[in-house]
Amino acid sequence: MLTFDRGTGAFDQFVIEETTFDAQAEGGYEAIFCQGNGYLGQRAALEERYAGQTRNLFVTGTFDRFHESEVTELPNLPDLTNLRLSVNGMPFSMEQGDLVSCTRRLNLKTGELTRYVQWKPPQGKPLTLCFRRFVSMAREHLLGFQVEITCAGEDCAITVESGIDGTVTNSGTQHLYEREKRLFGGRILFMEEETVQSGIRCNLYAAHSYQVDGHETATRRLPVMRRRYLGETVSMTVRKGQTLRIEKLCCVTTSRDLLTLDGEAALREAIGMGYEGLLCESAAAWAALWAAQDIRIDAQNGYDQVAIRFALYHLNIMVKKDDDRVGIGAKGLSGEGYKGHSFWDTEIFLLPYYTFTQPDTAHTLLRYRYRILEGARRKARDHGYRGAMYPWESAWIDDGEVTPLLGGADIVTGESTPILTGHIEQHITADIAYAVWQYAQATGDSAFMENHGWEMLMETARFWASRATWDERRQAYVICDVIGPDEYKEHVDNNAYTNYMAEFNMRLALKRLDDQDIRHVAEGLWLPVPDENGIIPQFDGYMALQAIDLTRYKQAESVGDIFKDYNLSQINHLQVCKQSDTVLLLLLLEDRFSPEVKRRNYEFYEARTLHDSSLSKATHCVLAQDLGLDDIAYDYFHAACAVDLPIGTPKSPEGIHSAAMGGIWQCVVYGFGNVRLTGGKLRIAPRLPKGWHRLSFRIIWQGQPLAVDADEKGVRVTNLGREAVGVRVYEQETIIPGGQEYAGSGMA
Ligand code: IFM
Repeated sequence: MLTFDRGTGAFDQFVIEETTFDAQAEGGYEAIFCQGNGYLGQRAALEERYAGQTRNLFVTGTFDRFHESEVTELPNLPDLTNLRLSVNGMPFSMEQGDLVSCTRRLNLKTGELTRYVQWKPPQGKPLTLCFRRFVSMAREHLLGFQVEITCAGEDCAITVESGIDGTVTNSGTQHLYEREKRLFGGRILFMEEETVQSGIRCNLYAAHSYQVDGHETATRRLPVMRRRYLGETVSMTVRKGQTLRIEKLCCVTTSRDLLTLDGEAALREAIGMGYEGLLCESAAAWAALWAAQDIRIDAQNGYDQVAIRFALYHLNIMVKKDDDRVGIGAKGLSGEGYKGHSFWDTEIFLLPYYTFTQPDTAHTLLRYRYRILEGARRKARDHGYRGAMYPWESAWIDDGEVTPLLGGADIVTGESTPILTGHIEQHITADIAYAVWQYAQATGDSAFMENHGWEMLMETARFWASRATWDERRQAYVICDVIGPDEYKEHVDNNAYTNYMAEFNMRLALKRLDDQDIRHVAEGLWLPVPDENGIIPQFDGYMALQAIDLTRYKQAESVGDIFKDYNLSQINHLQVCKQSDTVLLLLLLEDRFSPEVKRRNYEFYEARTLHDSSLSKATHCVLAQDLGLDDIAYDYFHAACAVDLPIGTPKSPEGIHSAAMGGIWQCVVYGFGNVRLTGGKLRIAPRLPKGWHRLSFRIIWQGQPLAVDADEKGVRVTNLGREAVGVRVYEQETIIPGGQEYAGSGMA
């Protein structure tokens, strides 16, 4: 059961808490309690073993392809979290003996995860255990673990076994083989492994210390060396009332790192600082992040404040901010889902956050797309097109398209369902162009455009110009045989989202160069228009598809329930959308559609959308808010938050949903804050949900940080930079000089 700090003052609404233990539900907690720093991602598997655990440690970019029949994926590195305790011969397990209490807390402010356990072994007196861990935000290669055991009622014979466990796989696929393991100076455990295909060396170091009541013990450490495992074991007696503290400090490096680090020396330095010193340093790095990034929501509902901070926390641990060789995985670094691959999630759902709050990170992410441009050109050529056709799923910079070819079982044929997204879900090419433009508009970074951006816009536009075909009957260019954002529809023609975004992409390129081919297609491209009822058909023939009652599927506990009744080819004939498609278009190109068209289409598609993808709910929140459907918008905000932070038990063991985290930010800043970039200008026009008294956040516009502080009556926008910036606040266009504030009222 998840609970949230309600602002008692004790944690200042930075804490999420698990208050009951259920081994079966641990997967979901492991994902949401994941810790990291963009380089490392450490899933929150408990120290002791339980069935159903997934012990994941990832280092960004270490992609490996196990076999030709598989696609490249992010390998699970040797486990460092393991630490087995036994008390008077009885292994510590919360499934044995008496579990008096167990509380696990992730403090979003410091990045520390703690677990307090009161446990009574089957025979013997109660003990208390306190587990702590963090992944350093200050030293990206470093992780720290600490356990304190207090023997309250009697003397205890305690045995500890802990080490580096290389017996890990990615759901059975073993990406690493062992090269070396050894002990340095009788203290530092070292294991080197190598990925089977990409040949990346991964070095893991771990060192333990043992103290009783603050004094180092002279306990004898016995090394334990087995196949793909290196650890140590110690045994000692802890007297009644004493506390044994075990610290395990670890360091991870790989041959793919941007900078080479001597892991052993780094760990020795860390040992000198100890867990507490390192945590302090890391918490200071987090504090700097929060000072610049925090969003404050003063509301009746404490959940909203925690939810946005939860999203900000994950948005800051999923990305390696200075490495343009890696993107953001659809699950960040929190689980094996989607194999660490990057999708359009980054450009459409995550980049708005980075562009408006950390332009340098956005720059890195867009340079990653620039670095895979050559692969995108190759993909276009292989498919018989010109320009650059971006992979639907990307991994390492030269991996090219990495979408798997087969998916889950087809309930009708009994075979694996072919995955066609890598071939025909092509809108990602326009999504990347859209993000490039948005970044350039928001930052004014002309150097990026000169060195990378224009080339990306031209190449992607060339792709669309060659991709479209002439339709004699319509006397227009058409884009046939695609999958739009709604992946429940395959082989469709003139998907409105794809066509409008492709046209937008081509028009962007034309701003730079008047290429006749591109102009011709851009001007002649078929753009589905609203029918007599004001509905833009999602694609040719959509309106003729059968509409069915979706109530059951909309109410289902899990996503994809419709597949229990229909296979994909059957769903292809139904008016049912997996996720927002046309609705998203109305938001991304908001200037192009009237409020009436937006309203009609929102209502029409809302009824037909199952939100079977985590990406969808935030979009519906923001558009509903734009349409003045405030209560619906607020409900969708909660639904978007609940994807990973439900009131109840988290349900996504395969990892958090990165895009949903960006979506939460969009609900708050784009939706309730009504911050938008339209026609190259910034608009700020907040309208707060009913129970909110105040909303404060920061954005960066044209290099100038702006503090936005909204309440029920209006907004104050303070330019914290030096240069004046132009902003539209509600209906008022204004220039705010550096260091000045502008107050606007939303009241009519
Ligand atoms: O990119 C998304 C897609 O839109 C829906 N399925 C999951 C992918 C990764 O998040």
